[in-house]
Amino acid sequence: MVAKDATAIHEEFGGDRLPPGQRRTDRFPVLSKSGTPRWNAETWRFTATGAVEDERSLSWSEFTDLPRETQRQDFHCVTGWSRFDNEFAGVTFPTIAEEAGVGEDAVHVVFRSLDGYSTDLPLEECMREEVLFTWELDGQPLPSDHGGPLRVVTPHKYAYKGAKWVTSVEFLTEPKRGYWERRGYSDSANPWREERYSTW
Ligand SMILES: Nc1nc2c(c(=O)[nH]1)N[C@H]1C(S)=C(S)[C@@H](COP(=O)(O)O)O[C@H]1N2
Ligand SMILES: [Mo]
Repeated sequence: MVAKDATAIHEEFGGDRLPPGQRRTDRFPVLSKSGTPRWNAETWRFTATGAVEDERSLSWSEFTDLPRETQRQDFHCVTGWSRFDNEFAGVTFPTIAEEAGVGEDAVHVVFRSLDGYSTDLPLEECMREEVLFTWELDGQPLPSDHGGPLRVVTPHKYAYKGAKWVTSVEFLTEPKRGYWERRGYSDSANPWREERYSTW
């Protein structure tokens, strides 16, 4: 599959490809709050719930049968490293939103994961092609340490906005905070504005 190039996303934010205070690395460090959870392909479900027209629960094969694409994206970790040119394949957030039918009153989204992690974003910051539910990196199944079977990637945000081992997305009518957002990290997490920590 030909990869769409999403590495020019920094131009939208008026910044260089390498955001301020970041260092480029070719390694791919693992950052997990509590280790890599197990999963079972037979019982795994992905749910889209909350302020939607049609709550959805999809099996692994149903999820991976959705229309997919491949994108080349950069990845920026809030701890200071960036990894360029990752080829992620998966389903875009707008595709999932269309599957479930987003309610008119939905304004916010929270993602939840098998390890108890969660992260949140305003709906409009998720309704972008680059927000991808991905299960393939560089043509290989996504390694389990990096969130396999399924994770979210958010190249317009620091990487803590991308939930590894994601199993649900809830559409909300008011904001709710995720795991790191409740612990002092920025809600908005824009790497070109160096929004690393919460200002409250
Ligand atoms: N489920 C889950 N997702 C998560 C995390 C986590 O602990 N659990 N850590 C976040 C953080 S802080 C970062 S920087 C990235 C790290 O992704 P990586 O381990 O693939 O580098 O995943 C994010 N997503
Ligand atoms: Mo992180």
